[in-house]
Amino acid sequence: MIELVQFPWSPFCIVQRRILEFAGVRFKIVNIPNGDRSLVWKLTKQRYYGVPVLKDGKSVIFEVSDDSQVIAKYLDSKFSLGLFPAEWEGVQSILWRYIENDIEGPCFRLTDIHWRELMPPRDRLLFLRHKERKFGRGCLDQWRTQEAALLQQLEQALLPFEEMLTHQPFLLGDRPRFVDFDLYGMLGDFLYTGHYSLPPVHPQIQQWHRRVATIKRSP
Ligand SMILES: N[C@@H](CCC(=O)N[C@@H](CS)C(=O)NCC(=O)O)C(=O)O
Repeated sequence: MIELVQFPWSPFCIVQRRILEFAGVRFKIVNIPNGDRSLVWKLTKQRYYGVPVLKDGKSVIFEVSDDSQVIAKYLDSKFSLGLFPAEWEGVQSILWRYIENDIEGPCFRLTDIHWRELMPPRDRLLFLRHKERKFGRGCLDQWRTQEAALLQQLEQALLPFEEMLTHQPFLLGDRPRFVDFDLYGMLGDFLYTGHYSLPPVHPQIQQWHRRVATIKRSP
């Protein structure tokens, strides 16, 4: 059975989880602590420490760069999901870079603000150190003071998607493509703590979100 190694609020893990649910296949979730990547390290033969990682029998699948979509493309081809059609090739690459930068940026910060709720005390030291080494000392406190501005930044960054969804049910037409799951994953991280909801100024995105949350591929 396919195993998804993850932690539950990771935006990139939510993308793959929803794709697996959409595919309608049986899979097992293996949650690891944010601060302990030893399982990932072992599975990938010491080549990767990030999540998600997918284990499918003897194959272990993981990303090879910030902009690769190795896992999604593997699932797409294994289950014929139609997420990467040739006619949308370049357009999807441009969109997922925007989604994984401009949308993910405010989303993960707004979730990280609530870091003490997200993990048990034993994981907090490593998390704080990891964040401060990457984003500077006091970054989590600083993001908390910037909460309103981050929410506004997210609202503005979502506007192009609201426009795209005005005349069609999914971002690129009448069926979901990879970028729908990608955006869903980033927003899944933002919604995870329960402190926020989708901006009411974007009603099309709210309806789209309900669609992507439940859709199963047609048999
Ligand atoms: N582009 C990668 C990004 C994955 C990523 O950034 N994962 C984060 C968790 S959300 C991670 O594990 N980063 C490495 C770390 O925390 O040390 C993907 O799509 O999987």
